Amino acid sequence: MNRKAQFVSAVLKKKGSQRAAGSAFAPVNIALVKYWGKRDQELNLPVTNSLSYTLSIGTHTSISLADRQDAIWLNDVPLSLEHPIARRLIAFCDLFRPDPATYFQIKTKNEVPTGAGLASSASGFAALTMAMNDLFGWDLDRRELSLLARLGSGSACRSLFDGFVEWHTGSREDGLDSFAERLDVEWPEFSVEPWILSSEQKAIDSRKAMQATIEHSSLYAAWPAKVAHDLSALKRALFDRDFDTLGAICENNALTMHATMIATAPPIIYWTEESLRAMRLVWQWRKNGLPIYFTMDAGPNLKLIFLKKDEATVRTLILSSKVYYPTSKCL
Ligand code: 2P0
Repeated sequence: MNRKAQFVSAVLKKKGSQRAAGSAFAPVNIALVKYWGKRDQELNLPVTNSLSYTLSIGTHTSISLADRQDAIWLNDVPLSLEHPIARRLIAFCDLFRPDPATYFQIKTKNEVPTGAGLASSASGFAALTMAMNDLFGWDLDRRELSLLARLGSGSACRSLFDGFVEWHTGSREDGLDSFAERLDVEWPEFSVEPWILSSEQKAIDSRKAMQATIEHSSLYAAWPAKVAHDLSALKRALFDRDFDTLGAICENNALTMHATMIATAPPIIYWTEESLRAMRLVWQWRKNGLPIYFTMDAGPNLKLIFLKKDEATVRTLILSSKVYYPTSKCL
């Protein structure tokens, strides 16, 4: 048995009672302190802990058994089984087939607007894991589901929870202690919204980019200590509801992650001219007195961090800036 199969059988201790179909919804999450780099590529184990905030939009997935082969529908369109997304979903399903001749029909719909640059793989793999739990009647708790979702996409383990969520890197070689959990923080005023600047496909996917950064960036060595520092400072700011300290930590953590990528040979740059214009606008708005910060992931778009009371102001500023992707439904 390979290590992934061993991991799955350690989590799925007992056989459930199978139903005809399963379905689930899982939300998108945005990292405030980023996951960038794996200590184990096979089991998707991160180099560091990370901390995210869960949005309300996400992915709906249903799953049932199919006759002769897998069938995958994405946003109501059948997907070729050779499509990279289909291949990744099938590889994930392979871990859970009761026998090799068990096939699945999967229908998955993203509420995330097309071109949003939001990590739909996180909500997608979390929703698929929960739908399988429903289909197979595993009756797993959220922590166990988070362990399984992690095998599909690292950040998916954080999409099993709402609010503020921490993913623990863990120390075990078998990966059984690398799960996510919800932090005991309620902050209804807190808000994160995507600011969509481009619909272009990313030049390099994040899985390849993080590995290239580890192997070829002279700055990566400093990243784990930076994350440890930011995590403890961010948690303190969260528990104190200190918005400005929190925003400054998030923005700096994202910029440091990008600096680490930019220092890779050859360089990995997700920013466009619009990204930089949008960053400068946020800094200008802040200078003018608005408490607003941004974070960025493996793409050109910004995610704005502000308080709900300022939402209308933020929308007006973005519309008047004219720096946004015209058909975007976000902000
Ligand atoms: C994060 N990102 O913490 C970081 C910040 C992008 C930038 O997790 O290889 O799709 O499937 O574990 O989770 C995106 O990477 O990568 C990501 P895999 P994943 O949200």
